Amino acid sequence: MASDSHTWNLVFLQLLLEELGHRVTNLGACVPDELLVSECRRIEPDLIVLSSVNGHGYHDGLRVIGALRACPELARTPTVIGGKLGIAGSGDPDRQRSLLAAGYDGVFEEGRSVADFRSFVGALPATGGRVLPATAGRALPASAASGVLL
Ligand code: B12
Repeated sequence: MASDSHTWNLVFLQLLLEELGHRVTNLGACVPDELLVSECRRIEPDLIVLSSVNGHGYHDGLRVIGALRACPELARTPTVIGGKLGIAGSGDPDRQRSLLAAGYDGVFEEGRSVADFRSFVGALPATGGRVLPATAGRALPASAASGVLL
């Protein structure tokens, strides 16, 4: 997310997804919205994972999902958000409802978030993804999906 400089949440998610057999492009912290959208259009990932823990995640998340869904090639890409999305604790059902209504396919706030996220990823169809020169290099099973994370 553009506002968020926390990094270890992103490293954690990258390692988790790689452990589950997926290729990951980790865009890192403080990613401007335009870069997020342009990289997602370039890579056309099978899953976009947004993580925020600085308390601005809800507002940042509502803003960027509109920009992603406005691109025809990303309109149906599974896209999730998680972390510490507000400043008043986790699990606010109104916040989760708003994010889902805005276009997210999953909202994973703290608590059971990692276990629920693993189940969500496990239920995604295996498409093989597009292998780009920038991310190729490691032999992976044909069923591995490619994802973008920030
Ligand atoms: C290290 C740290 C920093 C460092 C970050 C350095 C870096 N390069 O990463 C620095 C000093 C820069 C920093 C700055 C700030 N921080 Co800070 N920071 C922390 C701290 C101590 C640890 C974060 C960490 O690395 N955790 C380790 C990772 C692995 O865990 P995690 O981030 O919690 O992620 C886990 C889950 O949230 C979950 N998860 C996260 N994202 C996602 C996404 C999905 C899809 C899923 C399934 C799960 C998931 O999975 C992870 C593993 O369980 C936390 C407090 C804490 N103990 O957590 C505060 C904390 C995150 N920071 C906080 C705040 C407020 C700030 C500042 C705003 C402070 C300020 N006034 O300047 C700034 C914001 C800067 C910015 N622009 O974003 C608050 C956020 C409050 C909130 N959300 O309610 C926290 C919680 C401290 C607190 N208790 O108040 N911070």
